[in-house]
Amino acid sequence: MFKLPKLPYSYDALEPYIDAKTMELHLHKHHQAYVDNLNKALDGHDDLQNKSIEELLSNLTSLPESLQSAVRNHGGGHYNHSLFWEMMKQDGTELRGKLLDDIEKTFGHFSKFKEQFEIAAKTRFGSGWAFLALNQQGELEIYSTANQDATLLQGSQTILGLDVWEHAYYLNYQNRRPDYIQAWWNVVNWEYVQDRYIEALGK
Ligand code: MN3
Repeated sequence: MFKLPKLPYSYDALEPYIDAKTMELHLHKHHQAYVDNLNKALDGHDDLQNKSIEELLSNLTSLPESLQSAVRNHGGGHYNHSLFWEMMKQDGTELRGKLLDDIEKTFGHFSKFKEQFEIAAKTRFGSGWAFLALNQQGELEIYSTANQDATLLQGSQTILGLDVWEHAYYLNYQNRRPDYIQAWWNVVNWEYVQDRYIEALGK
């Protein structure tokens, strides 16, 4: 059975950039629903319940067809949100080290990377995510996905992810998604993101 993770900080830790009410609803209503629906879908499939969410998403097409959309949507939702909470921290942390070097190598400059990531986040029509991902060729890539589609579906690994569903920002920012994206940079936990990158490189 999959379980809702605990936030590594209090609901109000990310204020004023992300408000406490949004964090509470986002975790306990939205993320909880993905966990519940994933568990419901896997009910009776003991073999699959014992697999990690990474394994399920990485091998989606090998699952029974009747389960694939539930795992893709609810499993993706559980996976994406579990990482998202960890990728943020009160006041954020600074990016340095190999990830900064490789971002600069790939995108020219950190500001260029930010610009491209923001475009991906702003232009995702409807609901979805913007990602910095490590692809199978070992290259950093920026793209967005629809709904809860995880990077694992295309064999990539999430390094950084931003939820651009309206539920992630509507209470505070209403329709102003660009303002939410701008504000979010202030709470990115780059130390965690850099650790993920090093781990992903080793896989
Ligand atoms: Mn969300």
